[in-house]
Amino acid sequence: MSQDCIFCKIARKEAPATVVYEDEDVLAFRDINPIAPVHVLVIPKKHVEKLSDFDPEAERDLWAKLLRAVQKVAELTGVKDSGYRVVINEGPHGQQTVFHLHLHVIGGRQLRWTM
Ligand code: DGP
Repeated sequence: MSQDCIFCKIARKEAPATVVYEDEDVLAFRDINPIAPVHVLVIPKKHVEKLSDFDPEAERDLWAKLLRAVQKVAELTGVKDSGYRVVINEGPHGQQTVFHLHLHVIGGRQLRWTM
């Protein structure tokens, strides 16, 4: 856990968030600045700065839990059948702004592919 990280604070319940799904290791909550009717962030509760710091083989169980949480979020928010997008922004060119690994789950409207 990082003391100053806003997503660590949300994971510790020291900062408010609208939680959609939670288990022991993973939290999913509504993005504060949604770009679609459904915009949820799925995070590991433990601090991982970015995708390139994450070892999916060493962290196989956690990676599986993160993907399971994405599926749960899609079910709970009603976008499972209509479709949705899952995004991880990485580093400066990827426009990562919060340095705690998170998966965006975006849906609830027709999405387009723009860069
Ligand atoms: P990214 O660019 O991938 O690092 O996206 C970070 C997202 O996090 C961005 O869409 C806005 C969201 N966000 C930033 N601060 C907060 C916060 O305090 N609460 C919530 N719910 N979302 C936040």
